This record gives sequence, structure tokens and C-alpha cells, in this order.
Amino acid sequence: HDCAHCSSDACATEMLNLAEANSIETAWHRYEKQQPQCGFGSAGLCCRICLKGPCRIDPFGEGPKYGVCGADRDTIVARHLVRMIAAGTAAHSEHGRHIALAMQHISQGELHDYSIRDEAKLYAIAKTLGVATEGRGLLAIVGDLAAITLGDFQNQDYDKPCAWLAASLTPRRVKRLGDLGLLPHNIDASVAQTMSRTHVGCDADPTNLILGGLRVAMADLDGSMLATELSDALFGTPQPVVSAANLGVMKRGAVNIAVNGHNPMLSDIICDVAADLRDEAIAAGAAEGINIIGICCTGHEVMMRHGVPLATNYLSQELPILTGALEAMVVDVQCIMPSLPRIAECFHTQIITTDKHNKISGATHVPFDEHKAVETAKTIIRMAIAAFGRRDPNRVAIPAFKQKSIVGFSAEAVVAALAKVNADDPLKPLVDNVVNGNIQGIVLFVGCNTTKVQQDSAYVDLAKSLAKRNVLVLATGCAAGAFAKAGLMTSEATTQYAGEGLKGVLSAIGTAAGLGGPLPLVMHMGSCVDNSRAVALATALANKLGVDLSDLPLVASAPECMSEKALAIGSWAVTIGLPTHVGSVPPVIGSQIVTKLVTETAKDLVGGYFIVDTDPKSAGDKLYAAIQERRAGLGL
Ligand code: BF8
Repeated sequence: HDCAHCSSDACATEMLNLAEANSIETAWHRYEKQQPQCGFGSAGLCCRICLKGPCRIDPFGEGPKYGVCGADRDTIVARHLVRMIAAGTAAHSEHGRHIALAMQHISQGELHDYSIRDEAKLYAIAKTLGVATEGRGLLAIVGDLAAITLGDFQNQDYDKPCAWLAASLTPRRVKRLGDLGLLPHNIDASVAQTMSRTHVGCDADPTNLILGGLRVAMADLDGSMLATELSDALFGTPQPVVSAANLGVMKRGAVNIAVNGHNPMLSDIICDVAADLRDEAIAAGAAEGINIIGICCTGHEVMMRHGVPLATNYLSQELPILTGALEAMVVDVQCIMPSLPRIAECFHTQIITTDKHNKISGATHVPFDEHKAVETAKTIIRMAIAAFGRRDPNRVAIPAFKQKSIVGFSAEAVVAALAKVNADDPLKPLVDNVVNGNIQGIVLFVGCNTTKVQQDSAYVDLAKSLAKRNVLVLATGCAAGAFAKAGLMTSEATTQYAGEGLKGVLSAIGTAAGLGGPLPLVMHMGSCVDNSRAVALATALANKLGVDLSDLPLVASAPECMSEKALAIGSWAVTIGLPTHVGSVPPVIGSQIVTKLVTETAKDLVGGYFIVDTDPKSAGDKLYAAIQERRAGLGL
């Protein structure tokens, strides 16, 4: 077993060797034990929707062609796919609901541990959503915004689109998707209707099913958008900040606490409270106090807003425990490996679950209540301080490697940086450079890690190859984690890897914005819900040019996607008009009809389409070709 095959991340490889030596099982070992994975499932041809099954369709057309109910391969593949999109939508939107309810409770004067930290953002949102602000108190405005947002979970008028989408996309996109019936009216209803129509004996038309999938995917964008925007009002809109990434951010002399998951409601408070408990940590023997580190999307939330370093991304989330220096990992929702407590058992690490709907056997549950956020955060930090006393110093093995990362490029931060070049018309420098070809186009990297791809390698290969061809690179989620760990969120990376045109632009903006060097090669836009930041920037660009999102030389890529949320994101990216690459094959290839629908027919309908390619090199060529096709369409 050669651990270097598993990950291109040097720290992960070092820790995997340690895992081997100590017979500790990680995701990569479990993946090996799963081989060979089921071919029916991989193709999407195993149906488990009713108790007459599981039914399997022979991919080669020699065995059964229909499930017991009569469903054919196309119905089975389509039903399965749209259920996955609905699950992703539910996950993002549940996160959004949590933030929206917090806003409602704040407006009612109930939550004392939170405040509106970014009033300018609150007013900007009010303007977008058409909420009056003149002469009104802050809490009244917060209340109205919460009500409109919760309306996106409650509206029963099928023809009235979700408020956030209607207010945020280009007018042409709203019209086009409205005409196609692809603008959801209600997030919860969209998820419920997807579950309902995919029940045995309901929708059996693959085209109709896929259209339903695109509609629920747009509800995912709505939920992500409202989660991001309201989080900014609550916790602050990210601005560029210098941080660091990879396991070398852990400190031997500190109480190390990892925050893992997605929702900033607790993790943001933990960051604030940590400073107050520093003396308690020192008294317990940790001379360097408390060191908060991030994993997965929570990592990005606190990295963007507090400069908290990122320990690692999804696939290597077990590995910080193996350093022997992790006192606690605090988790909430999504993408948290159930294996964590099993590995923690070999060490002194406390795995602490906090969400009432999400518990893990073997973990300690500390229920999080927004009404007592500071108290909960203190309880958790004190558990970590107590665990520090049980650390075995002889087992501490922190890799000596970390990368500097300049992060925090919200749409507002990008516009502010551009405004340093042209204060009157901030988007003009960007538009000019796209027109003159210094910037050929923009790629947004999204998504996860998967054991099917050497960790992070597809991201790094693709980004380097596109940046060399003068494509501006944006990233969120575990894609952003990969780039941060690989040192691509630095000025040095721009100097080293960007094509001449792109380098010139990033240098001019970075210098004007006072960064003392070029903007980083990869612009960190945040967590997965923060993909809506890229949509906001693209929408501003499209509106300035008077075109639709599907006209822009803008593409998306998820070369290591894994989760249902990633499928939801990919599907709305297609629906808003983007050529969208996935490098881990979704379970659709069992149906030629569904495959054709999402990779070809979608282009005529909505402008976007999926590009499925597991090879980063040819995927890069296809994405670049898609950018050139868009440029030609704009007459560039
Ligand atoms: O929402 S990129 S593995 S952590 S799903 Fe999960 Fe994928 Fe990471 Fe965040 Ni997004």
C-alpha cells in the first residue's frame, strides 16, 4: 500500500503512513475494503424505492429490462438522481432555515449572544429584497428580512417564485426559468414534491423527472443564498485576510480544538469565546493557549471571518486526530465521518456532536441552543481544556508543514478591490480585461474530495492548467481547502502559475488594493453555501454587460465531487446556464436518455450542461473550449 497514491497532500500522506504503522483504519482503508463496488449501483440501475425490490436492470441489455413495477432504466436512473438532488437541497436549506430562524428570534429580542455585526450588509439585503429602511429600527428590518426569508419555506402559490431567487438573478434568467417552470416557489415543498413524485407509481417520465430535479436544485441555490447573505449580516461579510492551511497549523503547546461541519451559528461563537478562556488553558499547562482550527465548510466560515487556520478538508478529516495533539473536534451537520469516535478512542480526543438531529455513537453530545450559545461554547472549550491533561506528549506527531493562504474574497471584497482601480465603476476593470482577453474567462471550483480520485490532485492540476491559459480561478468548499493546502491562495502562486495576461491583471488589482503583491491565483469565496457569492458576482457582471448568466465565459468544475449537496450545486449551476464539469461520475450512465438530457439537451433548454470527465487534462481542455464558445457568442 503506497499512501502517496491516496492523497497529493503531504501532511495527509505523512499521517496515513502513521495510520498504517498503528493499524488505524481511515477512509482510504475502508474504500479498499469496498472494492469492487457494485456495478449496478454505480450505473444507477439498482432500484430500492419499494419493497418489491431491490430490482436491477442489466446494463448490457441481456437480462431484465424492467423492475417488478415496470420501471425501465431511464425512470430508475432519473428517480434516483433527483432524489439525491433533493437530499442535497434539504441539507443546504436546513442550514439556511437555522440562520433565518435565528434572525427572526433576534428581531423578537430573544437571542442575547448574537447581534447584527454588519449593518451595511443588512441594509444592502433590505434593498435587494425591497424592505423599507428609512426611519425604521434595526430589529424591525431584521424581522421583515426573516419573514421574507421564511416565506421561501412557506409560500403555497406555485407560480410565485422564491423571493431570494427572484430578487438576485439576472432578469433574463428569472424570465427564462420562470417560463420553463424551473423557479421553485417554496424550498420545503420542492423537496417534498421531489420525494412524492419519485414514490413508486408516480412520475415515470425521465425528462419530466429531470426537469423536476432542476427545479429542486434551484431551491438549493435559494437556500444557499439566504444562508450566506444572512450569515454575513450576523457575523460579518468576509474581507481578505491572511491565514494558513494544513496540519502544521496545529500547535504542540496549545489546546487544539477543531470545528468541523457547516453552520457558523456555534463555531463563530466558539472563536469569540476562546480568547476569554485562554488563561484557563494556560493554567492547565497549554502555554500557547487555545488554538481553534477548521475542517470542511465550517473551517471556511471561520477562516473567512476570523482568519482561523484550516486544518484540512473532507477526506482527511480523521487525520488531525492522529497527530495526538487534538483535544476536541466539535461537529454539527453534514460531511462528518461517523468513524471519528472510533479513531478518537485510540487517543485523548473528544468528539462532540452539537446538533439535536445529528448524533454519532461514541461521541459526546452537547446540545447547542442559540439562547445559550456562549454558555454552550464555554462548556465545549472547557471539555477540550480538560482533555489536554490526558494528552500523551510522546504520541504527539504534528506534521511540520503548512501553507500561507490569503482568503476571504466575498463578492463585496472583490468589488472593493476592483474599486481601488476604478472607484466610479468598479466592475469596469474586470469587464475590460475579459474583453481584451487578458482574462479569457472564469472558472468556479466547487465540491468535495472522494476516494475515487487522489485527494486534491484533480483540483490542483485543473486550476494550474486553466490559470496558465488566463482563466480566473474562484473556489469554495473542499475545493478551496485543496487549493489552500497546496499553496495556491498566495501571490507567489500567481507569479508562478498564471498566464501573462491574468498575472498582469491580478498584479495590478492586488497592488492597487494594498496587498503588496498580486491577488492570489485562486480566490477563496468560502464554504459550499457561499457558491452563491460567485453567483452574485457573475450576476453583477452579466447585468453590467446586459446579458444573461448563460452568455458569460463562466464555467464550473467539481472534479472530486462526492456529496448529494454537490449534485444539487452542479444541477443549479447547469440551470443558471453554466457548463459544469464533474470528475466523479454520478450514477446516471445506466440511462442513455438521462445522460443525454443532462449533458446535451439541457444546453438548449437552459444554456448550461454537465461535462462528465474523470481525466483532469481533457476536462481542462473541454472547460477552456466552453469558455471560448461563450467568448465567441459575445463577439470576443
Ligand atoms: O458543503 S465540499 S465534502 S464539506 S459537500 Fe462536504 Fe463536499 Fe466538503 Fe461542505 Ni460541500
